Amino acid sequence: MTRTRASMSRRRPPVPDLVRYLAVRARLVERALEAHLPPGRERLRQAIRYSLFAGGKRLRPILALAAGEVAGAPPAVVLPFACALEMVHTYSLVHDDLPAMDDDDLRRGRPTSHRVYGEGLAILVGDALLTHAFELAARVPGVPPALALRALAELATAVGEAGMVGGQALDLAATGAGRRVSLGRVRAIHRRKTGALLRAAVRVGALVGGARPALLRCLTAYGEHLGLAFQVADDIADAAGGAGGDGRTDRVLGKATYPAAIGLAAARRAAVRERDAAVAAVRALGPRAEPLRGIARLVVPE
Ligand code: GRG
Repeated sequence: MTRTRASMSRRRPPVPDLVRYLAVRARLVERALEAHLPPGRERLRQAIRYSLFAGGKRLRPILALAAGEVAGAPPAVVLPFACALEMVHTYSLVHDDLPAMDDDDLRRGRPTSHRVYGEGLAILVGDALLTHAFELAARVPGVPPALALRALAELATAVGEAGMVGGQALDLAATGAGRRVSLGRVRAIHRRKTGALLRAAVRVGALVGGARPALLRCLTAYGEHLGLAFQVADDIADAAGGAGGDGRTDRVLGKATYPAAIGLAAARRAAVRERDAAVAAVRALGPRAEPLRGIARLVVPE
């Protein structure tokens, strides 16, 4: 994408406690990622770091840490999975920007990986990050092996054909179709392409924390509603004029989006509905789930 996204919008400043919560956890993630992928002399390592340390919000790892805390896991236990989620996310952005996909020049306000390092190396950046992610997720000291394996399988399912990669394939097939895509189709794309990783972030944190089935159900519902709210908010930001200088909006590209399927006003209502459902799913969990509720309100502000 050619613009800075408006998700986690700046329209109304989040409450100070939440700002601090997010900053503290983002710092933990930065440090852990630095420890796993320190600077190196090889061009591949430089290219990996160029994309991994490009100023992302670290939303997925923070969600995993927050869900883990609700389940009773200290951040240190969830951190390897949290980093794995960010690596997978970064891989997906690097590959999504490639000429064969969205063919974007800018990401987070600076040139995309393939524009700086060439297409071949950008493909390898994605491959390396995906592989690093599973290496990290396979080494989780302090987590019972059965739980760690279950979380690992969850992550793989969310990232692969049943989730993100499959959603991207549906998205590619729908792009530029030149016809109105049905809401059901758009929702299916969003659930897999973007929603699956956000849902997995919450579930992996909860699983590693040893969440019982009832708690896992609440957190899963939260993750599913948040995932959809997040992508619809992104669609709305784009339709409302978030495009970069080259005018490559989702509409121009013929992307399958909520505003394209049902119009901007109905898309706004859908985003709010999904946000409220996310908040409601974890309402009964009390103060320890406040960061999760705050994140939902940040993704889709009033
Ligand atoms: C190429 C296998 C493959 C998958 C790509 C998820 C995805 C599938 C592509 C991402 C493209 C995109 C812009 C999707 C919309 C969701 C979105 C706004 C992602 C950006 O996530 P943020 O806002 O990004 O968390 P930061 O920069 O903060 O990390």
